[in-house]
Amino acid sequence: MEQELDQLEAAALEELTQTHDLLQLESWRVRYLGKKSALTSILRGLASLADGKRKTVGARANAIKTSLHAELAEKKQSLSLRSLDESLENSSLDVTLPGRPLPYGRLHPITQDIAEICSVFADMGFQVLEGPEVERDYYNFEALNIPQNHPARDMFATLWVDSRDDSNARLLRTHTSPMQIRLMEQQKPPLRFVVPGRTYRYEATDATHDWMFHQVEGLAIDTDITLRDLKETLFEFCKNIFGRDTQVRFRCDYFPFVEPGGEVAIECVKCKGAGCRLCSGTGWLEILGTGMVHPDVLARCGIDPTVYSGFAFGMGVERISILRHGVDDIRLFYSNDFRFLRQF
Ligand code: FA5
Repeated sequence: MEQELDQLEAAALEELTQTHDLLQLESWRVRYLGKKSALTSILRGLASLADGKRKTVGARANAIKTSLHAELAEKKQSLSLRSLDESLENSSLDVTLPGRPLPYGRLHPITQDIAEICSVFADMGFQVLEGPEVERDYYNFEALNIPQNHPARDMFATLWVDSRDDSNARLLRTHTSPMQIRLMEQQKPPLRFVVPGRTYRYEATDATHDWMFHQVEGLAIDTDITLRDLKETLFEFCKNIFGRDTQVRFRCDYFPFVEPGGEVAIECVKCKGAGCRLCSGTGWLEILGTGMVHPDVLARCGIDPTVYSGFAFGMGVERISILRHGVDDIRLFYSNDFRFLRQF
């Protein structure tokens, strides 16, 4: 039987040198190490052998089994490597080349700034909400104390959807202030909202004016709200967005829907107040209009002006972005120039 084992091992090793691919190797394994192989039946039959024989045959058979398994593993590795080399040589696809990088997107700088502006107000307890870009004359003008033929309509050069003579006419909203009315109509005070969104004006463009731009409207209505709350809220906002050392200017201004009205300007980032093209030589850039909500507007929305008061503001997002990032022309934001946009 030991002779039979020697022959078996020699045959197996000889045949192994003749296997040239993984398929042949698998049939070699089945033949010499599989359940029905001669070696397995010898190992299974050990129990029927005489004591002395069982020991020597068993040791020899197990040694052959171990060595054939080692040979099998070694051969398998070398055949696998060879088959990889062959497939690399034969195919035109070089799997070792690095993949093509996928261009990854980013948020538009104005979208990023709107998110930041809203988060500053959210931290002060304001809720964020959006409204329609196509508005009715009533919400954009009438309800804000700007009736037909009121000279204040000239402040907002309008892109009309319907004929402007119709009091129910639709238009592209010229500011986000119509959302003040919609909010006060729908909800009872206390109210604290900011409303970001696109606005449109039929205007010639220059470095600080575009025909489409974004505003963030703010509205706070409660008992005992004063001009001081308005100023503190807006100054705190400016310090958060532009830094604690920024010079902020508050001046009186006129808007029919507030009384008193004001505007907030920031020292020009480009010339530091000396005067340049960006700030039209004034040293300041106006970023928002504001004021205490007019009692007539409150009353029109069903809010008693003897009980409640509040403030509102509307800021130009692009103006804020210009100042924050040192951009010297508003039109760059919408020129689709990747060299510009990739910097944010
Ligand atoms: C308004 O639009 C008022 N609705 C603001 C307001 C709200 C006042 C609530 C009182 C109470 P104004 O037209 O000034 O106001 O515009 C507000 C801001 O929008 C400006 O300060 C400026 O930052 C920005 N803005 C105005 N016109 C343009 C434009 N053509 N391009 C870019 N930004 C503009």
